[in-house]
Amino acid sequence: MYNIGEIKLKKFTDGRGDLTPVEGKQDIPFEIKRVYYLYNVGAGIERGKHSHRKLHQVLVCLNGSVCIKVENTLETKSVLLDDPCKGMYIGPLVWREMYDFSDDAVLLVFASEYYDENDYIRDYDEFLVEAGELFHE
Ligand code: T46
Repeated sequence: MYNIGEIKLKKFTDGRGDLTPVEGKQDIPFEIKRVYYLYNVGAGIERGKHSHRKLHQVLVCLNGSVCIKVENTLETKSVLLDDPCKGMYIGPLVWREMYDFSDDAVLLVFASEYYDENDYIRDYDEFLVEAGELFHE
């Protein structure tokens, strides 16, 4: 699916537990400029509901589970993140919604750029216009 993909992260397991490394441009396809995480999300809460113009991100659910719905105007799909070795790549001009957070969910996000509110498209109709220009020109 255009600008959306799964990234399998490595896992080193020994008698002390598991370790997963994430290196920019090695394990994920961009340099990491920013990391943030979502946690203590209440039952029934939905987050996201926006797209980005230029930002590349990889989402990893470190604990618990969360569903991610993505749409690029051509296709829509939902992905369950419930494994700290499973990364979800989301590129530019993809509408995303996060929902069904488990009580213990911790969603970690690696981002290619510093925070910039101007990069957000928070209006769905505006997203359809900007993404439509990309996919249907
Ligand atoms: C995304 C999904 C997966 C900052 O000040 N710096 C930051 O780096 C971020 C990400 C957010 N904020 C502030 C902006 C808002 O006042 O934190 C507040 C909540 O942000 P927002 O409503 O955008 O959160 P979500 O969970 O809807 O979306 C976030 C990311 O913003 C977004 O890029 O793709 O997680």
